[in-house]
Amino acid sequence: TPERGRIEFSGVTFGFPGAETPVVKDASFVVEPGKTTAIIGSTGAGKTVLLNLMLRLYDPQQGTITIDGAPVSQLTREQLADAIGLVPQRPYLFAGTIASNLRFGRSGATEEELWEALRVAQGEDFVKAKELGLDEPVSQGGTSVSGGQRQRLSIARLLVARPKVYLFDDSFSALDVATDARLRAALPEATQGATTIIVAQRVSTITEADQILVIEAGEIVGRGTHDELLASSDVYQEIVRS
Ligand code: DCP
Ligand code: MG
Repeated sequence: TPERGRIEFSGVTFGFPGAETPVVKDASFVVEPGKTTAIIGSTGAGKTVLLNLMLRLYDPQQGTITIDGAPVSQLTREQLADAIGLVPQRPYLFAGTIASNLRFGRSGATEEELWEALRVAQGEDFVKAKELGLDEPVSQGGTSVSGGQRQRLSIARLLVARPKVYLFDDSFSALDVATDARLRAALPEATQGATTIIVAQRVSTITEADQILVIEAGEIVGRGTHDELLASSDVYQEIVRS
């Protein structure tokens, strides 16, 4: 259906309790279904908070957030989890095995599906190199795997879960440029054209995005494609140069 995975923010303002200034200020934007929206901006700009608002980790003081027309505030936890999935900026692994961690979002996934997700997430080789492969034990917090491996397992986990909307919070910046490019090239097919939101640090990660939102101090200060922003946004030009 054409309206699968459309997200709309209208006049969303959010501040942490007790803080003087909001960290998201009057944010309005539409994430078109099936398209890739990128969010870029300096550290502390409010990128992670924007994603967390979609997942209702916090509720805004003003404005509304809808997915496919339904306010997220009216969805149950289950409906929300079915609709939107996140690879967090600091991915977390649970005590268990690689397989149990990948199946966290969908317990019925087959081994073939796990390997396919790992292939896309560029994690196939390192899992194959483990003595027990998918059955390799993982400790709580994932201390037995490297940070980059943890990130790829977390990406694979979301691919296994198959939400309508994929959120990637800075999930590619730890990867080398070639791996980053391979992963993103494989993503559209793996997500079957689902809506994708990518928070990124490197401009090279997002040049192909259908829409880029430039965030500064909680405000959307630029929006458009890479070429449009190069022509219109001083902040974006600054990010490109840095
Ligand atoms: N903030 C806060 N309390 C929290 C989380 C964040 O007070 N529990 C503040 C810190 C920042 C602002 O909110 O001033 C926005 O934080 P984000 O985590 O959204 O910032 P970014 O994700 O944009 O930064 P980074 O690129 O470092 O991840
Ligand atoms: Mg962040």
